[in-house]
Amino acid sequence: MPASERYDAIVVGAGLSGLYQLYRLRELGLRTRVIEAADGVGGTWYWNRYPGARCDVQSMSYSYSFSPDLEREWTWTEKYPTQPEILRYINHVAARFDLWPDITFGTRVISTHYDDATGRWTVRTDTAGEFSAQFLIMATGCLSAPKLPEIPGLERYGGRTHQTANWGNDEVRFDGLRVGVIGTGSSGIQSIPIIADQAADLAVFQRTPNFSMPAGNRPLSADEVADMKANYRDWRALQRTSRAGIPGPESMEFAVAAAPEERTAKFQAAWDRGELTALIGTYIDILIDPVANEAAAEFVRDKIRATVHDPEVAETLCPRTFPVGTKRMCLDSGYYQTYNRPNVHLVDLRKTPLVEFTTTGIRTTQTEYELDAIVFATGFDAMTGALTAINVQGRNGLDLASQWSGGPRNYLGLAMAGFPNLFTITGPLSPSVLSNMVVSIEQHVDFIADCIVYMGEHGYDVIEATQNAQDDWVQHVADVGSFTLFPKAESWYTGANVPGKPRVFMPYIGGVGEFRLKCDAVAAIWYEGFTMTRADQTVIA
Ligand code: NA7
Repeated sequence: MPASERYDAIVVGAGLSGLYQLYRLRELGLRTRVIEAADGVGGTWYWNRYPGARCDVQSMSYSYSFSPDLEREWTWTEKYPTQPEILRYINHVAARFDLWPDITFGTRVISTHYDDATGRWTVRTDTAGEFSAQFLIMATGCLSAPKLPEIPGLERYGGRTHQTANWGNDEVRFDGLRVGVIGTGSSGIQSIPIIADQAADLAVFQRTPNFSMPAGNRPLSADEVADMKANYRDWRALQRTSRAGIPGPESMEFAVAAAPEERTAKFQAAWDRGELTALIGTYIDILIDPVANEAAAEFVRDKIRATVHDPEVAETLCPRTFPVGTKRMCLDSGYYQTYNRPNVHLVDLRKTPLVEFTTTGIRTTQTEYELDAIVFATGFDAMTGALTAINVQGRNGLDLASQWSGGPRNYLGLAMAGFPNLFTITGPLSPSVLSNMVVSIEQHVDFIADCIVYMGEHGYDVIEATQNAQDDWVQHVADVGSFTLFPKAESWYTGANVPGKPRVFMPYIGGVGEFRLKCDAVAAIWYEGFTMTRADQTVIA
């Protein structure tokens, strides 16, 4: 293999995690290459360009903390940043830190295998040949393997199709068209009001209604921006120790012990804040006690009934099949109001399931819908999909997809027994999607970079999670999860949205702050739970 293709580290993915990992490793002097399937940086924010795409963590929190200079020079314009603004930010970061030369774009990693003899990973790509590296770091994202609805006949449908998670770069308009949107998760809830504004007629195909709260989005004032910039260090410290990487009041009160009027007042105050974690954070038992949860759920249903004029439509929009907060809450701008428009129709797929695509539209068990365009907002094979799509083979040909056939198994969401020198950033079984992703990304990237420094300082070449540490961590994640109502929901957190996927509650609910303490403790006691060896195979720990 030519020397130019040998690296110290290969990072797969140039989203927020891959870019920061590149920055840190390059700072350490490691020869690093990032391989990215897209033609640009951004990851999730590169692909999800659908109308209305917006982050629902506030902009000044959803940003890197590693560079105070970067914080000072970048100014966010709205409470919740749009996809184009986030993508501009990520491009700015790539330019600001001169990251472009170390990224290979338009190239997808197909397979990787670990060679026991050399202690190196070989990485095969579709268009750029092979790479070899000591460390392989998967920055492949939690929501990056999009899925389409599992109904037959899509190939015969002759109208336009669009997928929220793979929207393309060209501007898409729906003026004068009969449009169908399938899916009412965040992507559907964000895009439906905008598509409804353009379309002649919009049919929303809803399988499961979601709980959504008004985002209360607005421009940021100059004073707010100045204030945040002046206090960024303190804010970052709060983020790192908070439950979800989103600082805010953390209640120690129980909803079941509160008087109904007091509860309603608290729920209303949370509603008015327009923040993702506000409602579920009102009381400590909302995500634990079904009675407390139902009080919060009914508060949201009342809001839906008060907003949507047609009582039958309102009831169809009211979620009843899972506890509030156990599927990802949504933040919206005029979502429920959209159903008061004469050109918008809600199709309840629980009553009349989808049957097939026809040449001109969609057929349910009851009706055939003629559609000029269909939008798929049907979600992702979340958390594990992007990793298992790559043929990853560890020690002695150990196959990652088979290892995870009963659900993901790893240590701290970071590393796997049998897969030496392979790290995953915000992998399953870490706080990841239950947190502000940027906070969790920075914590994982820093852990990996510090670990590599430690190895270098002590002359170790190979690191691997032990089987025991992995088994204990998998059990701990399950134990903590089972204490909550999360496993009760048919959600992408549990793999229930992908037919045949094992039902495992995949994110770690222990909290960002607690998780950081655990990782810091592991590092402080010589990377407890990992084995490190020298190239001559001497076992050190
Ligand atoms: P989600 O939240 O997984 O939403 C996907 C939606 O698509 C959801 O309403 C699904 O219904 C629906 N869906 C999926 N497959 C089908 C089929 N076959 N038929 C009908 N409806 C279907 O993905 P999003 O992209 O909206 O959001 C993902 C995350 O991005 C979000 O949580 C934020 O973290 C940002 P279901 O609920 O499965 O019945």
